[in-house]
Amino acid sequence: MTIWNQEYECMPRPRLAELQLERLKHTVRRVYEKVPHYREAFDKIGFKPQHLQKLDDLSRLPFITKDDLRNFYPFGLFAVPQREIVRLHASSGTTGRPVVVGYTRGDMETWTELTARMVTLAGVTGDDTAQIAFNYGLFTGGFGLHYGLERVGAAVIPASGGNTERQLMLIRDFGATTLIATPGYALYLGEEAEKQGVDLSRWKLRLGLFGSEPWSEEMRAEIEKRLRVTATDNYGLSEVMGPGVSGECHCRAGMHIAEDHFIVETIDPETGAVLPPGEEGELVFTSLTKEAFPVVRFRTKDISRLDPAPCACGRTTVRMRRISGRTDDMLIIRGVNVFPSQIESVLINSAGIAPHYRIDVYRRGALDDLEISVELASSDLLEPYFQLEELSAAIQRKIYATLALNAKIRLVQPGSLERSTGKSQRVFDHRRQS
Ligand code: DLL
Repeated sequence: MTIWNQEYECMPRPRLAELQLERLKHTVRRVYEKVPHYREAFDKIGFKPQHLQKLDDLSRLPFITKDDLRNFYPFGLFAVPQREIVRLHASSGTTGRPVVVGYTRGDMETWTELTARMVTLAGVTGDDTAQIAFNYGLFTGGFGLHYGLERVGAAVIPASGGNTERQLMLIRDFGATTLIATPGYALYLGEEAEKQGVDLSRWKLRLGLFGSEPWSEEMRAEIEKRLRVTATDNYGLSEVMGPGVSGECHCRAGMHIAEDHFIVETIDPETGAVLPPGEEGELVFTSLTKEAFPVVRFRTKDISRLDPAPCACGRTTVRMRRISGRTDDMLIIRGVNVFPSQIESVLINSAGIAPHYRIDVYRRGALDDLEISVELASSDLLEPYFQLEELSAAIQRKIYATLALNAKIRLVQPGSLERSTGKSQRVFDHRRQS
């Protein structure tokens, strides 16, 4: 398997640590000089850039949160003058102001290098034809992957999101070998292909690069079966760069983080204390080479674990495990901590139902009610009634065994839950509105 940048991706760890320290010193000095917010925050704790002498000193610095970033809408945290910006994107916030991120020409070069690494990790080569079904727009998915794929020499089909029928036509007629999408949309494409009686053995599709939203191992198996691809996970976020921050190699044992460009820490989300590698916590990123929009200790709210063990692929970079949830995704239902991913795992493992669901939480009187709507795999299952009862009771038992919670299960008609061509919203917590 090819490694895009052997020198950096396989760098001996001691040398990588030296490089990180050198780049971190430079970043800390730059943000202190160029971005008033960081200067004020560092001054408040009496920290001067020259105090940063070793990598561990990073943990003395304050965090920056998504709310902080929003407060500087649109350009308040940029570290370069406007004339040096060549691209703007914005994070996908459903509420409030988005976070606007800028890129210099140098940043674009770094981003392209890192998405080229990421697609190579997943097995894409110059011989592939890659269909990008991410939106092209302020969202970083479409454009981010586009340049990296071109850099490795793949033929890019910039299909953008939506228009499912046309997506299927392009995969077939243009002979796409690689599909780039959210896992939710990939699954939907698989379903539609089946509905239309597409003969998948005549497709050339072999790889699927999926990211931008949480998904489970079970979902991976389901997508692989339906689309007949090898599916890999990749992770990124606009505030840190976009896609290309990390991605799985063919070993599929965690996503390699581009550590020559980012330092990642895991923290206890309650106390902010840095956790030892291997412990699950919130990911915190510090950029090491970004020019327009550097971030120092950005709290992602994403929960994962770091695995520093060497990988069989030969890369030396630390791997992050699949995101198990977000700190703001965690539901507390009758005192029990519930991550939607736990519910997804139960549902996908249950026979007779399709991997489409929504979770609603209500407060009725003093009690929380968990309601899970899930689609039946086929409308034949709507009859007879006692079978339906049995199916929902079986799911209810499994949910209880996993979460120790009684959930109300609603089995709904195939195709009746809303599909998303981008990020899916599956959790609706109605308690927050009251
Ligand atoms: O989603 C960047 C991206 C585009 C990544 C395409 C991968 C592929 P944002 O819109 O800013 O950026 O959303 C970032 O999405 O904090 C995570 O909560 C979530 N996320 C991204 N990748 C994954 C993943 C892009 N592989 C937010 N697994 C992040 C789980 C993911 N969650």
